[in-house]
Amino acid sequence: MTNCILIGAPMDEGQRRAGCLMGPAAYRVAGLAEVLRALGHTVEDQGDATPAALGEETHANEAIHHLPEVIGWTNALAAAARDAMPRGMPIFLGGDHALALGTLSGVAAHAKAVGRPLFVIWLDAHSDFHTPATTTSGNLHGTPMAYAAGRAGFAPFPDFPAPVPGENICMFGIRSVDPAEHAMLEETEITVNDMRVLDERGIAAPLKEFLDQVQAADGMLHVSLDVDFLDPSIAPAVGTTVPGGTTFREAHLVCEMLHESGRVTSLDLVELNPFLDDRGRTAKLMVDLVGSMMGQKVFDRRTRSY
Ligand code: B3U
Ligand code: MN
Ligand code: MN
Repeated sequence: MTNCILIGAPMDEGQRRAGCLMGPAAYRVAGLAEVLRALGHTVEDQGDATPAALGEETHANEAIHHLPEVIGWTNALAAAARDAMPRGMPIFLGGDHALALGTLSGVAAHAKAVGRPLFVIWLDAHSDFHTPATTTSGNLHGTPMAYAAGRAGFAPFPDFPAPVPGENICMFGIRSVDPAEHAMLEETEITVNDMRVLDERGIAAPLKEFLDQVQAADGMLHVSLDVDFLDPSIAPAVGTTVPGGTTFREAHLVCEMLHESGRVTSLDLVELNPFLDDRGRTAKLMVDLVGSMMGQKVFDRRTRSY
């Protein structure tokens, strides 16, 4: 059983639509702690993190907004992640995806300290592979995967503590990539399972390949789950809806396979905007998916034959 450490990250400065900062409250109302406890886990709810003191950082790219705020969150969440990792599995309740600038920093620093390889699974419509220099929207939620991969161009952010090698990064659900991200991704070893791959191969085969790789390396696995990984018809509460996302059944299968791998060591839940939700259905679906990732199932496939 796992000690689940809930850490709220009520930030929405990484994009332009207000509302993501209500995400942590929505996960609590939707019963996240109760679902985890019913599965036999212990739950420590640390409440919400607060950003570190604001600096006066600026960037030559004038599109960027809320840079000091996002750096403040990065520092605070990196510290929270480092503190939580030795005690259990942190589950970060977002907040927009810029929170992963901090969570990945702390998780990577921990993995380095304990001498284990870190793997990242990015469940998202977007690759989030911009740098502050390349983003045209200026929304820093489009940058965390590039930061963790060690891409240059992140000053004045702190240097990423232990960049994750491209071979250790796998993306699923991708269907919106800007030209600058595309060009940079081509130069990496990152596995990008876009919707074309999932349509042709299904989601289980490429996921199994990646999980086998994590297993073989005795790796730690950080899961970053963006609400827009899901099709907007089942998960409307997100600012950046992109049609053609994963289905209810694909998403649960991913989570069940992640559970069975026994490899997940940290989790981000990002981009939920409760202001856009339909009677809490997206928050509830995200909580159910965490349930699947933490052991909820109909039958145990390891002990039952079909
Ligand atoms: N790549 C675009 C769009 C985007 C990224 N992440 C989200 N939207 N949610 C950008 O603004 O960087
Ligand atoms: Mn994202
Ligand atoms: Mn996204």
